Amino acid sequence: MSKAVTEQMTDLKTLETTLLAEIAAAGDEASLEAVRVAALGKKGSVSERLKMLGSMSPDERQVMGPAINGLKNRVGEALAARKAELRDAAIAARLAAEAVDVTLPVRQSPAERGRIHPISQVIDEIAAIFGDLGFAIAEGPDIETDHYNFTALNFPEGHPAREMHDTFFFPPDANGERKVLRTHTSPVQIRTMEAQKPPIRIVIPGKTYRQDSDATHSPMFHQLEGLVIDRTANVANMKWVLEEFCKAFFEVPSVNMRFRPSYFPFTEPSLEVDIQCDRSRPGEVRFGEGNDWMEILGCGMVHPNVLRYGGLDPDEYQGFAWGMGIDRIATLKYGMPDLRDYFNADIRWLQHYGFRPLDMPTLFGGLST
Ligand code: 2U9
Repeated sequence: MSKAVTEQMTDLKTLETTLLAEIAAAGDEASLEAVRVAALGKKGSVSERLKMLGSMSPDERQVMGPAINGLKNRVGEALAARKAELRDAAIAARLAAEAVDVTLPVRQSPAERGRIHPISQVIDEIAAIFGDLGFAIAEGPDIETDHYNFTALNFPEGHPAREMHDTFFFPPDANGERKVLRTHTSPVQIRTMEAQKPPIRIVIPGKTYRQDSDATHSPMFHQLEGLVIDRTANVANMKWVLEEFCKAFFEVPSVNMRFRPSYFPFTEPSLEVDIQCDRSRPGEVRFGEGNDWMEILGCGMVHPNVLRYGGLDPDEYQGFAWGMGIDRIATLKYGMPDLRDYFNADIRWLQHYGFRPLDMPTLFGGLST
């Protein structure tokens, strides 16, 4: 073998060692492709050597031809083998990264994880109870006129009760009218009387506002009021409705109620209602038993002036109405100690005191089970 051929054979050996090392070191398909182009591409190191065959003597070509082509084939095989290796590794890595453990428990859906606020729950319970007694739910605006919030409810101009309500007043508008945040849901009853002919049987759950804030008072609170108007509605009917409500709401077979005379501008006579209870166990109130009384609501026969303001003739129609604090009866039933926590939007409080969204309260399925 001539000296030139020996040198070229050595060069080929070195090139092969270098190329095989580069192929083995290529960590991904892109760097492997770069090695391929640098070796077998148009101007690649192996291709350049193949081109040199044309300028060699026949003897030289006879030795170098098979040697260079052999190199080309081995490099091509090494490239293909490394490519298959890299592809398998990439698939294995992706499978590992996207692995799903089908034995893990299913994550709860928002409908299962979410909680209903106790006030919403109590409003739903109230709707179920009064719906069953034939009442409709009525609603009205939170921002009211002085007329609907006070005048039509028999609070005369300058009457001290207007101040007693610790009303939030808006600044007077262009017409000098001073709107208020409603201090009770009673304006809705007037609006209903104006819009609807008797018989009227409605309950009004809703937000109400007074300037008051401590452990048992929040400046925004919830009231439930009710109104029945027809030609014969009377105190006996009223007592029966309220007793049915208390039994159903507190989920007890019987309740004892005590009616005391009181005063509200919109009812005459007006009564306050206590419910018999047992408070002997600390942190617990039981209804339908015990030696204690707890005030729970106010009620009365609708004042003739109020009927007139609602567009009804008091010689033809009469009615009864009542009102109670929803937040307070929710506390009595479910035992949340501080009223202010109701409206702090604390997720831990809601998770503790909240209700499951799919457990809708019904009389047949149970109110709070
Ligand atoms: C009309 C006529 C009469 C609603 C009534 C009460 C008695 C009452 C308080 C209880 C606790 C409000 O949340 S509270 O502070 N309410 O005692 N409410 S009678 O009487 C009406 C309402 C509307 C047209």
